Amino acid sequence: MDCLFCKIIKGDIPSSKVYENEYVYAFRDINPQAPVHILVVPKVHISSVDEINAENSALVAKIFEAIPEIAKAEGLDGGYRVISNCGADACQSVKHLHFHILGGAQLGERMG
Ligand code: DGP
Repeated sequence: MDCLFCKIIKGDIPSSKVYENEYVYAFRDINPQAPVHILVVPKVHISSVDEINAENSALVAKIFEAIPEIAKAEGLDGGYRVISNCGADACQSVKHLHFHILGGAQLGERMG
């Protein structure tokens, strides 16, 4: 499968890793939209939020267990935003489930 984030997880494409465990990989976004902008992905390929189901949702739980650890390590004591773009209307550009962590500054109120 020709998936950019699968290649990043395998190490075939370099990335700035901030966190990794058996299930989860996290790295800095190449085009940061906040002082801290990290992508958190499952190591198993899931295309988007739309593909989450009873068989794979435990991996999503692993991601959400990792997110507060990452936020703490990044010093995001003032808070942060977690976003997942799903599908064309949301401008999802990489078809591997990922959660953006954005923080390190006061973020805008608008999300859409
Ligand atoms: P989305 O638009 O929600 O599908 O977000 C995809 C993000 O992936 C976007 O913010 C930019 C980031 N991105 C794309 N290609 C690369 C890459 O090669 N390396 C890294 N670190 N981030 C990438």
